Amino acid sequence: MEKRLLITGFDAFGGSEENPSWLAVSQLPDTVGGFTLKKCMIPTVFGRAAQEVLAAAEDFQPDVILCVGVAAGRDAVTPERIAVNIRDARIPDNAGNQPVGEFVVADAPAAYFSTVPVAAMAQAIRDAGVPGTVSNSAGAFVCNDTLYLLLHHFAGTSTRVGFIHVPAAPHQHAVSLPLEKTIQALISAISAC
Ligand code: PCA
Repeated sequence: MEKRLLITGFDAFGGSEENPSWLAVSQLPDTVGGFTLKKCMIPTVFGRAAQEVLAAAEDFQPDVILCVGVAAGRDAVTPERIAVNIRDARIPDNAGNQPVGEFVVADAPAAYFSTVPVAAMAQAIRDAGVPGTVSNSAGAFVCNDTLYLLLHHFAGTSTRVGFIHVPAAPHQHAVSLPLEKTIQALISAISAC
């Protein structure tokens, strides 16, 4: 049976003009590793990003949801193992929100584990010749928020949810990865899902 994978990238934030997560996601083929892909750009805004993913998922009914964001300063493509129930922003999001030390969801678990095979994904990325490691922290900004809200929503269901942080693009940061390598890493990671 056809498998469906919803993959998202974020819009630019924090003064950058573009976000390599969406640049890479938007250039993926329409089918990868047996999955039909639906690609969406989502806003770097607490709460709203996850809402837009949920709206797209309602429509597309994916088997797997994979969100992709940039983590400037990282030198590898990093599937995230865990999302924590904390919003702690160093900079405002794209709607001007800057929560500090707040819960994502009150009276909910402290953390959720991602429900995609993060170790196999990191291995697949390395097998493609791109630096790849599992990350144990997605931070406490909008990326973590989105992963937490999606894992909370789909807890106990068959819909699997994951997140991949990618390095900055070469013109953005001293530590970076060419976009073609990021795209190759995403293709490899999707194929391991
Ligand atoms: N990275 C940010 C939010 C959007 C993005 O691409 C983060 O790591 O939280």
